[in-house]
Amino acid sequence: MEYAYLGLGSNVGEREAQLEEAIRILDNKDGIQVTQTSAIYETEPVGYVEQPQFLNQCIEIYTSLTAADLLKACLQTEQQLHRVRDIRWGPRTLDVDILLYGNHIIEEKDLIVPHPRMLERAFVLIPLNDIASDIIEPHSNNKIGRLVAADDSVKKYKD
Ligand code: GSY
Repeated sequence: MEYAYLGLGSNVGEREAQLEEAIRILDNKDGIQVTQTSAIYETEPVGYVEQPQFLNQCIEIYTSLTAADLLKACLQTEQQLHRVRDIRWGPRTLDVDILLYGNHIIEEKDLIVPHPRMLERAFVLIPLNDIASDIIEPHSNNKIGRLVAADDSVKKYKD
């Protein structure tokens, strides 16, 4: 069993309802128990900036799934929320990223954990810090609480 941390994002359609639905779907899967949820933040798009603002949230899960099976569960959840992958960095009904899987470092073709861009992304670190401030990010060997910084592009939307 491992604790893992997932980043959720949505910027198309009923954003808040889609985050709620994603958490419900994940929690109902065999081998996944959602144990903590962060506040929801409204965030400026990063990367491809000509798109609507995102709602971002992080969750902690306790899971018996391998990281590869957890990735499948995340992709399935995106598909259940009717995600269509078109523009690479573009708008999406739901994005579910594996941020941390215990303290494992995984570098496979389709799965890199810790998430390779998480340390540069305030829209990940700020919600993650709500639920994992004492958890160590294994590349930097620092606690999330030491890695996070205030950022004006990330605003509390709902506790
Ligand atoms: O990687 C997640 C998708 N994504 C996001 C996001 O979730 N939030 C914000 N603010 N910008 C983003 N750019 C991409 S791509």
